[in-house]
Amino acid sequence: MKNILTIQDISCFGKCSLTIALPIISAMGVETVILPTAVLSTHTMFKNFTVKDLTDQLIPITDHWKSEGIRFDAIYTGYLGSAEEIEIAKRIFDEFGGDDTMIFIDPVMADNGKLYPAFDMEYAKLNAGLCGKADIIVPNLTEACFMTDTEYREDYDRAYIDELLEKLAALGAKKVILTGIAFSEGKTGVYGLDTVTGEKIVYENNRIDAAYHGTGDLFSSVSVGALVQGVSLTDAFKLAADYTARTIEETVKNPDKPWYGVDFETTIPELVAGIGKLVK
Ligand code: PXL
Repeated sequence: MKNILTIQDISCFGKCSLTIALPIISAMGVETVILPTAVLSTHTMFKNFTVKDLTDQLIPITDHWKSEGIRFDAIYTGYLGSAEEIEIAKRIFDEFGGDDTMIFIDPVMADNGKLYPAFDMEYAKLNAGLCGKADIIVPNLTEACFMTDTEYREDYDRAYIDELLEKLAALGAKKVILTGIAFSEGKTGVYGLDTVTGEKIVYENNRIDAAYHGTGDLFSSVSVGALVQGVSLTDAFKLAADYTARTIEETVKNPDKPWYGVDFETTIPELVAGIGKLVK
């Protein structure tokens, strides 16, 4: 069985980061190893959340894994809380990375043209450095702009996005995939480049007009869960984009419409069927 180490916070209530990665990756038939960077009472879209930082635990935990000879087929990082945690993630990549370990980075820090409250430009620069060590990065448009000193534009065209992909590639990542990108009205999708083969990865599906917290984490977890099992880039991102859209669709139908997260629990059987068709 393949295994993935995922490094991100655990928000006890609110459905994001590890409370998505753990059930989703496991449901896809991949062992999920977690390295929690912090424990929060809820995610940061709630008011008055508590945080217990776990930075000082990361090296002791990974040193123990090293002494046990533990290895990973992939390492997936999401929301990291501080500059120091980015430095530690780099060290973990150096210690556990290699040809047989895919490094997948979702540089969670911003959306809709703005950095999340906890982050600043210095953090964005450090995240750009981290992305340079990745096999695959999946920033959204805002994160890509902050990491490449590019002006954020909502009225983008293909030339602007192609240039952004080149700038992301220059950071050093091998496959750069922009999320939330589409060139036609009512659509959303992925637009990416495999810098080794020159292949373009393009997929658009229907955009549902609802924004929920944690959908980026859902998309990344499905993508890495598929890729680690040998699914092609195009099929993996198509599965992730379609599954995320289906889950948003189900959440919108829920009369309680939980604003803090999506009802992925309802759609897990569809994900299991979807990955089953791609991995024999
Ligand atoms: O979904 C990304 C994420 C993860 N973890 C925490 C967050 C966020 C986004 O805001 O606040 C704690």
